Amino acid sequence: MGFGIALAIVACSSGHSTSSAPGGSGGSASGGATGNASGGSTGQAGGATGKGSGGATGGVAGAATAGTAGGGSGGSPASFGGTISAVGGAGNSGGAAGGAGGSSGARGGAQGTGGTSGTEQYPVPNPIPADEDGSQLWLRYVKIPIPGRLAEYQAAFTHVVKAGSSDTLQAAQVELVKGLSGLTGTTISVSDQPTGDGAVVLGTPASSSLVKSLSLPGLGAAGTEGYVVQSAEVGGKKGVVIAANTDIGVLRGSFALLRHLQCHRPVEGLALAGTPKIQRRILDHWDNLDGSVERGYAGTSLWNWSSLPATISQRTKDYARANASVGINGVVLNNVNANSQILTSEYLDKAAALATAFRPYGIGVYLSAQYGAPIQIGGLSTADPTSTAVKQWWVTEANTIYQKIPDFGGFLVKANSEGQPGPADYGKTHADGANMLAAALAPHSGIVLWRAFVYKDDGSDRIAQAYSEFKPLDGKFASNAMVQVKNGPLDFQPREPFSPLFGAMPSTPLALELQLTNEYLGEDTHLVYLGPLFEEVLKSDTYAKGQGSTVARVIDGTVHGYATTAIAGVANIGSDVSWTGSHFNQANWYVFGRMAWDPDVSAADVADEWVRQTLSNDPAVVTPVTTMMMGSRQAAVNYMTPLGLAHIMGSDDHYGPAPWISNLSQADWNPVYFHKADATGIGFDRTSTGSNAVSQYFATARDKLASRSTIPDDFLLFFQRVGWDDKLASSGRTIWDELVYRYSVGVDAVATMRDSWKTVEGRIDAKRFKDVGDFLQTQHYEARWWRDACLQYFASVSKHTISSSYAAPAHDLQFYKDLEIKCPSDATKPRCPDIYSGTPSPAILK
Ligand code: GCV
Repeated sequence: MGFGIALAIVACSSGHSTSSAPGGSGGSASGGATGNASGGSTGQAGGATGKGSGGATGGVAGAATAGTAGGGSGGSPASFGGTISAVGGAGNSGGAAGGAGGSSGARGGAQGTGGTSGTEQYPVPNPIPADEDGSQLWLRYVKIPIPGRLAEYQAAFTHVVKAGSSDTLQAAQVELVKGLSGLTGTTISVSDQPTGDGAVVLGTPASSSLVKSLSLPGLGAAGTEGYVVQSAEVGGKKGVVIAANTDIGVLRGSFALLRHLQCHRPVEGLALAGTPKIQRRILDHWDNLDGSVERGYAGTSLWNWSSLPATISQRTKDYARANASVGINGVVLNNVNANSQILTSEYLDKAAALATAFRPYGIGVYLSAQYGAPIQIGGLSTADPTSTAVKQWWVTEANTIYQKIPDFGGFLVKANSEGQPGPADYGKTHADGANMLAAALAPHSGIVLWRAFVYKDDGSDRIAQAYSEFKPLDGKFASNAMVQVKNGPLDFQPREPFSPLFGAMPSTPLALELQLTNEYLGEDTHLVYLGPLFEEVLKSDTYAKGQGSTVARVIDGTVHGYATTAIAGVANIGSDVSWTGSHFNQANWYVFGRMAWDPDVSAADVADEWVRQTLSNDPAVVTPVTTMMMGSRQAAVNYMTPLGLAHIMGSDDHYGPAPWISNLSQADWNPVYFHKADATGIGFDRTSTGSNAVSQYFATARDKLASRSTIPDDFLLFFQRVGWDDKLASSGRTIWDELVYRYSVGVDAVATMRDSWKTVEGRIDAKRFKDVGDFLQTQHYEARWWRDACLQYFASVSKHTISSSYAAPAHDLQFYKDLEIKCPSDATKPRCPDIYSGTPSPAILK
């Protein structure tokens, strides 16, 4: 199917926030409307229709319908967030709001509006492109396969004018030579001056007299990390200038240009500009010093501690380069469940070696500090934050660190959380602990990122505890301390509401913590693109200062005027050749970087540009792949935790379904704590008749969540308890029927993803085609496992039956419960052969 010649309609965002598709176009009514009606897989199928329509026409006519329908599809989170569905014609936003139908609108939008490059046709590759192992990430620089664009680039880029001598400018120059040579299929030379048309001039006014002579007006707005890239006449020759106020800005501009070109966009009238909206954009590695990675599914740690500091691998440099290409500027090297050895001189030397390797790429090093370090490695008998000896120990430690790493970023701390020591051990507050560390770092301009992920078994609602503990501390933190808050109040679930702390701490800068490693979302294997999840969080409206006080505006400092801003992503990166354990998990690293740089960029646009750079610009690839990516998160929500269910996975590995677990000693370790299903109904009452956790939200959000008539379906069971036979206004189905429906639609969506993927065969290399196809097959089996196990369990407690119009579960409940015993416990690969072989046989998917 679809192996003919396809039209080249190019849409790829350039890095400037205005480059995203302005309003949906072309996503068809069928994509959006179908998605609206049924979500999940049906919407996804509709998406294909929407895309085809948008792509073929580049059309505008479908805009209103697509946008409305897409937004409607995402209705639940849209109305919760308050800003999403309001965006007219915004297929992008509709897509982000959830529902595969919404995503179809998104793709239509991006595709239609980006179609400025004419109608050049992409040939079917012949022979099939050589196998790739994924190690090149999105920095592949493949020769342009369409003649017109190739000729345009060959004329526009002939040589790079020698940059200044700093390591960063040299890195930019090397990247440009590599990238432009690859894209044009020619040898791009380096010269002292422009020697003819096609010069690429890069630098700051300080490092380059040519840049200085241009007096570019846009540089004023570029700040310390931003850039301006534009066509210009340099030294009397036609060329392109990459200018910034700092060397790192020049590197970012170089990557922005290469991204633009890898998306096959035109050079004529080139005008890219970008500056980050969030200052600190950090990857948090949960890497242990023994090489293991907590919740890591991509092999072992990237850091080879035993060969450091003597040896810095090429992979370490490539890692820094990849981060720089998406704007990440900080790395926490070690797990928040921290080993205090990292603070010893021996390990600090190793960390310093990594910092040296990262520095040219504008990446600062941070460390997770073990709160108990003064006792564990300092020989003290206490870690009390008010003890003079303890304070002095940290001052000495900070001084030592800065001697070795002058631009050290600071400490990340997990304290009094999941067994970690902390100031509460001494009757002191989180602010007391954070401020002690902040005082030690302040003379060096370092910061403390103090995590708010705290909960204990005290009988109160787990999701309310972080707010209860931290909100009263607002204003009590030192100016160089931030509180780092996970996106939701629970723990990186497939879907949960935003944490009520956002907006609630006007005097304490909050950093947002997202998770790139798919701990609760199928680990390395399931294809779940996190862009829509991140977008949903960022666009959620806290209403802290009225409408528009979104999480994005809180963390970028707009709402409360924070002087320091930060966002963190728990890394999904390891020693695996593909970096992330699967080809598609690379997209989650990528989208984190792009959204950290600009929290307003759309998930759909980022998916589009990632696919173009990583797989192909051929619309016959871009269309189906972006459609499946945009629908993938909602698919996982449907087959794992629909309607606001949460944390019903296996209690240790968080992988497969285990809604029945009820025997663990701490109440909230048990899935039954979260769903509360019994014969009368299901859901956690967090309204005033229950735990009243909703009261932690600002009035507009709170009222919406507390009322049955306004709560979005997607959060229903998270906040409310309902009877099995209560009807959902949106669908007319009972809760029971809706659960059966959504679980089934989730499985169907994965089937549709597999079908979509099959259509790209021959258009990308055979290796990655097979790798992804194999994982999708596993995902399909496991989606069915999730559905069948959960429905069997909920049927048993509700005494309801699954209508014969749906597939009957392959096994009885006991079979699924027994898998826990039958399948070996392996935290990094908790697969269960019984799901794929023997009984049930592969036939369960037919
Ligand atoms: C690093 C969850 C994870 C833990 C993780 C913790 C945290 O509980 O399962 O592995 O520990 O979150 O974020 O601190």
